[in-house]
Amino acid sequence: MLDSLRDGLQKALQKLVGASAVDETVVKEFVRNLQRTLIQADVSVKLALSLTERVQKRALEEKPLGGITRKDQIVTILYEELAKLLGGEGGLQLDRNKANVIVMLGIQGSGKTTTTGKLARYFTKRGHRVGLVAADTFRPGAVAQLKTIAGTIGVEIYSDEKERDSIKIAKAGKKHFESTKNLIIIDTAGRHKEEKGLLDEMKKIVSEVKPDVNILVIDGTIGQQGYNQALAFHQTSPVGGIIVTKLDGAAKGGGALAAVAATGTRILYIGTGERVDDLEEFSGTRFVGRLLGMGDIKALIEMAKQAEVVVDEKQVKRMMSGKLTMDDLLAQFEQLKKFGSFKKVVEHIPGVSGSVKTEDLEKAEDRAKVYKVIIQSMTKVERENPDKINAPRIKRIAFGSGTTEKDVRELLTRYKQTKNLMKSGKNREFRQLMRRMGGQ
Ligand SMILES: Nc1nc2c(ncn2[C@@H]2O[C@H](COP(=O)(O)OP(=O)(O)OP(=O)(O)O)[C@@H](O)[C@H]2O)c(=O)[nH]1
Ligand SMILES: [Mg+2]
Repeated sequence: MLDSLRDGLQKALQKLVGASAVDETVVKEFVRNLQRTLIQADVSVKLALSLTERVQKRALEEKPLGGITRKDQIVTILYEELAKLLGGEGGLQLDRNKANVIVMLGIQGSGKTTTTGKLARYFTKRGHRVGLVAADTFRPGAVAQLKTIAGTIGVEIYSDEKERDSIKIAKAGKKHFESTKNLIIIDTAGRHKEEKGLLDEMKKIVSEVKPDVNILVIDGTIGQQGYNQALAFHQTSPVGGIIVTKLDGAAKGGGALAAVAATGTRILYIGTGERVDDLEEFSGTRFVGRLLGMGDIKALIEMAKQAEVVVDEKQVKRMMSGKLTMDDLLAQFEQLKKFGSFKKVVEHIPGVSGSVKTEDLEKAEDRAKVYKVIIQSMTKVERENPDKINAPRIKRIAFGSGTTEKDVRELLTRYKQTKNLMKSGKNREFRQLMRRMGGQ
C-alpha cells in the first residue's frame, strides 16, 4: 500500500540516520528529500511545502528531549506532523439508542456504493441493525447494484425505482427505517451532467434528511484533484469523515492526504479491496508508523518506561569495551525480552526496521530461549570465562541443559561474535540502542 510514498520517506529517513552528524545542511537535505517524495506521491506542492517547512523549523529550533538523540527527535517531529495532518484515530462511534443516519458523498466511481455495503457489513457484524437507502436515481443500474450487495450481506434495502427524485427517496428511506434500525446509510449518485448539479443535489438531500454525518468517499488513486474535490463537497455539505478506497492498488495516497487537509476531518476507514469485507478501521498513528517503517516512537518510549529497563551502567561499559561474560549475554537476552519481542524492538529503530527480515528475528528469539538454558547450566567459572569452555565441558553443559553440543557451540560462536562486534563498534545501531537503554 502506498509503496512509493513509503519507500521515499524511508529513504529520506535512512539518509538522515546514516549521516555522521546532524547539522543544518543535513536537516535541509532531509527536508528537500521529503518535499520531493510528497510531491511525487501526488501531495499538492502547497501542502508539501507547508508540512516540510514546519518539520524544518522544528528540527532546527527544538532541543532534543531528554534521552533521545537529535536524529530521533527529527524522526519524531516528522511523525508528529504527519500524524497531525492525518488526524488521529479513525472509526465511527454510533449511538446505539437512535437511528444514526449517514449520507455517502463522492464523485462517480469513487466507491460509494461498494463502501455503503462494506459499512453495512461492518456494523451488522457489530450488532447494529442496518438499513440501506438507494438514492442514486441518476445512473442506470445503481439500484440493482445496491440490491445485489444488500442481498449478499443480508441487509434490508429501501428503494423505489419509479421515483426519479433522489431527495424524496432519501427522506422516505429514512422514515421507513427510523423506528426499526439504528443505522441508516444513504447511497447517493456520483454521476451527473455537471459537477454543480451533483453538488446541489447533495446539498438538498443533506438539508432535508439532516444526517448525523456526511461521509466523503475518496478514490485513493486520484492525485492532486483530491483537494479540490473534497473542498467542493465540504463547502456545500460539511464532511464529517472520509473513507479512502482502493488503497490495495497502485494508490499513491497524496490525494487522500489532500482531502483530509481540505476538509479538516479524519479518515474513518480505508477500503482495501473489492470484496464486502475489505474495509479497515483507520488509525492515523499506525498508518504513519507504517509509512515511516517504524512503529509508533511514542510507543517505544512508553514500552521502555513500562519495562522499567534498569541497566547496570558498569555492565554496559564493560560490555562495550569488549569484556563480555556469559552473564552479560544472558542479561542482554533478558532485557530484550522485557522490551517485548525482538521484532518489536527492531521495528522501533528507525533506519533498521526495513533491513531486517521477520523470520530472522523470530528465529533469533527462539534461539535466545535455548541459549538461556545453556547459560544457566554453566558453572560460575565458565560463565565468567567462556573461553575456557573446552570439549568435555561442552558435553557436560549440553547434557545438563537438555540441548545438543551443537547448540552449545553455536552459543559460544555467538558469544565470540558479540564480543568482537562490541569491540570493533561496527554495529552503530546496536551501540545506540545500548546507550539509549541506559549506557554511556
Ligand atoms: N480494488 C478496489 N476496488 C474498489 C474499492 N472500492 C470500490 N472499488 C471498485 O471501484 C468501482 C466503483 O465502485 P462503486 O462503489 O460502484 O463506486 P460509486 O462511487 O458508487 O460510483 P457511482 O455510483 O458511479 O457514483 C467498482 O468496480 C468497485 O469494485 C477498493 O477499496 N478497492
Ligand atoms: Mg454508486
